[in-house]
Order: sequence, then structure tokens, then C-alpha cells
Amino acid sequence: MNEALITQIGICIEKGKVNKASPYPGDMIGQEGSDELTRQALSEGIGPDLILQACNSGMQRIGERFSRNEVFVPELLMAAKSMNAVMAHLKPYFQTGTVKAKGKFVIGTVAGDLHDIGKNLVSMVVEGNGWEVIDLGVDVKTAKFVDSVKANPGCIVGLSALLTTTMANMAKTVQEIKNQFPDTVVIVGGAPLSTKAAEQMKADGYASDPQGAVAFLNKVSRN
Ligand code: B1M
Repeated sequence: MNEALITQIGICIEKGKVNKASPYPGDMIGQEGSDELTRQALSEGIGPDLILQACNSGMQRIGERFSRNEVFVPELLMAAKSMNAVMAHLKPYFQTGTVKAKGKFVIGTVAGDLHDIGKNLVSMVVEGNGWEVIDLGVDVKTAKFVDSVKANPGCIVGLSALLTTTMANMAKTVQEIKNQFPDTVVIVGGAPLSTKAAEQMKADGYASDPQGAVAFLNKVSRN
């Protein structure tokens, strides 16, 4: 196992190094970025799960530095760009494709929230597990979720939030979906969420990661 390579991918995420051509960050000019290193890792047979773990550690570190005011939003954006380069390589591994969809899963990041990396991962893994995924994107207003439920009877809804401040919008969305479509199953997730928070907002389920979301969907599936 090429541990050094895996570690370096995490460092590229933390430092926002996308590829060799990228001039950012200054102290990594000319070095390979997450793009090339992920391709290399996959060609060496390193599993996508290990690569993802390294990316999440890198994200965790940049997030902690952000909390300590050592870096700012531009650095977070570069970390996200670097992570997206990894995700482009990993996508095919999550989307194995199946003959018949198990059901429809409508997902989005709630109003006011622009974080989409975690939501995209959940989308990919759920899709790879045989569900038709309708991804509404980020900053999704309650009305858009409601319209999508109306247009896709029987769908299950997934809401993602990364900010403690947008959890209130999430609660509002859960409430409105339940008011208009009491039978619609709603699952919530994202870093500030918990089983308790999900219960308080009367969501049907909570998952801390994509695998948890799949397990929940398979449990409640009516097909
Ligand atoms: Co921001 N940000 N950010 N950010 N950002 C956090 C979330 C923060 C924790 C950083 C920190 O302070 N340490 C903090 C939130 C604090 C809080 O509310 N408690 C924060 C802040 C404050 C902000 C801004 C307000 C900063 C500012 O402007 N001053 C701003 C808000 C913008 C907005 O949304 N309105 C902001 C902006 C951004 C960027 C746009 C620059 C960028 C996002 C780019 C993008 O997503 N395209 C960004 C980033 C990159 C982060 C961190 C560093 C990384 C997030 C991430 O992608 N993680 C983050 C710190 C951190 O997480 N350590 C931080 C990797 C991803 C794979 O994990 O998203 O948790 P995650 O998803 C996981 C699980 O949560 C779960 O599965 C995923 C895979 O395991 N999951 C679900 C997610 N959704 C799910 C749904 C499910 C089930 C599971 O079912 C439906």
C-alpha cells in the first residue's frame, strides 16, 4: 500500500492543490495535485474508500485551521476545488448502475447553504446503490423541495446542511413537506446534524454518512 501517496492526496486537499498546472499554492508550484495523484492511486489499485478518507482528513484539517482564523474562505474554496478533482475520478466507482431503480431520491442542500461536497457524495453513493437520484443542488428553498415531491410521488427526500444556522431552514423544509405530504419519508444529514436534531425537526431519519443514508433508504423502501 502506497501510504505516502494517500497522505499526499490529503495534503493536496488541505492545501488546495488541484493539479500540476495550478499555480496555487505558491509552495507547491510544479508538483502534482489531487487530480494526478488520485489517478495514480486508482491505477495502483488503491480503493476509492481509502482515497476518500484521506480527502476527508484534509478537509477536516483545513476546517480546523479556518476555525482558528489561520485561513479564510478563498482557502476553503481551493480545498473544495481540489476535492472536486478527486470526486471526478471516484464518481464511476460509486455509479455502478443497475437495471431497475429501487425508487426516487430527491436530495438538496437547504436554503442559505452552499456546501455541496457531502451532498454530492451522498447522491453518488445512493445512485450507485440503485436509486434514481434527483439532485436539486444547493441553496434549495422549501418551495422547490415541495414542488419536487409533488412531481415525484412516492419519492424519499434527503436534506443536507453544513451550517448550524441553516438547520433552521432544514427544520422548516421538513415541516412543510410533512404538512403537505404526510406520508413522504424525509432523511436529514450533514456535519451539524444528529439523531436528536433529526428527531426534533420530525425527520424520519438521520445518517452521518452516505452508507448510512443507503441503509436507511433500503430499510424504508416500499419497492
Ligand atoms: Co464552509 N464551513 N463556510 N465552506 N466549510 C464549514 C462547514 C465549517 C464547519 C468550517 C469551520 O468553521 N470549521 C463552518 C460551519 C460552522 C457551523 O455552522 N457550525 C463553515 C462556515 C462558517 C462557512 C461560511 C459561513 C464562511 C464565511 O463565509 N465566513 C461560508 C458559508 C457559505 C454558505 O453556505 N452560505 C462557508 C463557505 C464554504 C465554501 C463555499 C468556501 C466551501 C464549500 C464548497 C462546496 O461545498 N462546494 C466550504 C468548505 C469546503 C467547508 C469545510 C472546510 C469542508 C466541508 C466539506 O466539504 N467537507 C467545512 C469544515 C469541515 O467540514 N471540517 C466548512 C467534506 C464532506 C465530504 O463532508 O460535507 O460533512 P460533509 O458531508 C459528509 C457528512 O456530513 C454526510 O455525508 C458526507 C460524506 O461523509 N452528509 C450527509 C452530508 N449531507 C448528508 C445528507 C444525508 C446523509 C449524510 O442524508 C440526506
